[in-house]
Amino acid sequence: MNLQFPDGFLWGGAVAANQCEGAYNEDGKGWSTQDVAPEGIKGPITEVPTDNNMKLIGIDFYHRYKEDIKLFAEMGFKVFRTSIAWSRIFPNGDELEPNEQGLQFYDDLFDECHKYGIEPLVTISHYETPLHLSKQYNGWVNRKLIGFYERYARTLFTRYKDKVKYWLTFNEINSILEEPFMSGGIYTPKQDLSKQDLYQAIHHEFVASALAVKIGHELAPNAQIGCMVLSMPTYPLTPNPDDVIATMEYEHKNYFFADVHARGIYPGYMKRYFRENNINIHMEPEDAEILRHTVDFISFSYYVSTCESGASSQLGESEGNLMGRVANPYLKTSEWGWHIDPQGIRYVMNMFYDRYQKPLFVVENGLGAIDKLITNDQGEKTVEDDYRIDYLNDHLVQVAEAIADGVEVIGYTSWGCIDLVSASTAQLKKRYGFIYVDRHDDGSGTLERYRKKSFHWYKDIISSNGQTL
Ligand code: BGP
Repeated sequence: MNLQFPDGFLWGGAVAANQCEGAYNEDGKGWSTQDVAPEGIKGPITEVPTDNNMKLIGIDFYHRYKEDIKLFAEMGFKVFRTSIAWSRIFPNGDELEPNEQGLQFYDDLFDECHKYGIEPLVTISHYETPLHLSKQYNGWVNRKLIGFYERYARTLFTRYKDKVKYWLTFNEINSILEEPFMSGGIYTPKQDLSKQDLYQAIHHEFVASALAVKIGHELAPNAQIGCMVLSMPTYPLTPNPDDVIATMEYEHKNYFFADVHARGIYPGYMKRYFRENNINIHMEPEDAEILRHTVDFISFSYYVSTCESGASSQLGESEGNLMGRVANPYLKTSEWGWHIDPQGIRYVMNMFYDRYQKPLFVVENGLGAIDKLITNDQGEKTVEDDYRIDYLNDHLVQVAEAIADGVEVIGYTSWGCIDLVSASTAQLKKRYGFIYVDRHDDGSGTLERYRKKSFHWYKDIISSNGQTL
């Protein structure tokens, strides 16, 4: 098959501020929710940042970004996805004036990208909320967060309108269903959080996201602003109609987020869910009009698919990217138990495109693995990560299949293009990168960077616009 990627396809890689920058208390940055979550999403929250939190230093991207962007440029990146740490710009989140040193850092970072013709793709909020907003306001449960986020977003659009074209409002916005603290800054422990408060918080995020689209278009007319959802195609475990309907209902919970962003209204199936669960979303009169500011494109992460069954409680569970339902007997898994399903990305791309007819952007996809640094015959330190090449190659072939199906795709950013701290485990040993970073979970390491075998493979993919897949 002749695989075709459109001219101008944006090849690149993705990271998030809290997983790579480090410098958690430099240049006026306030503490964020990630600074007190040393063990990742399931672990306990500490009162103050503690030394065992690998994110406090990360991979020291804050000080080494020039070296790293040069390596991305060597691979031929056209786009680089990163996030802005909200607490660098508004250390507490509720101040009136931004922190100039924080703003300057991202100015310099975006300039460095443009030096090599790399387009920045910026996530406004990626799994971190200023800690003060979490503790004092209970995060997004409180409607006041909309105003704080609006001020933050307005500051970013005003400052970077000539440097950033592509924006994402919230990373994996649907992950708040599973991880209310990390995703929504909600301080109430998950087990004590009512559905009422959870869905109210989600409503506040929807309004904030739509406001960002509105003001982004006003302040930066060239801006393309997308939502970002965690995609996890869910297959019925069997043709039993009970399994099919259970799958549909599970998928609704996730489609809900893209539906509101793309269509600007609440879908009927969620109104039913609210009715049947006595959930009453409080909406201000202006909310319906604000929500009609729909996104320009749909972006998503894709790592795993899963299955659902009407009798799921009796079946083995599958591990997944924060979520996961019933294990799929046809698929192999990664070292972390995540199902590997390249065809799932073609499937989910068709589903999104059929549903919304908006361009898609694949902004996360990759394999977390334990890598071994070796010295090769040429005396270079490297990682022979053929398993990663296989994973990415198989997925990119399916992206090309989706393009052949007629799906419009802006670009592809492989997750963790340089090794970074994993979101779910807060460990460095779960590596995704094309570039190895010498840092380990006991805090040791030189922070030196080394090109893995996949670095050279990806460079060829980009320079041939996918023809070497
Ligand atoms: C997504 C997040 C990323 C990233 C990725 C891989 O959920 O948006 O921040 O970390 O998953 O997950 P992990 O790091 O847990 O392997």
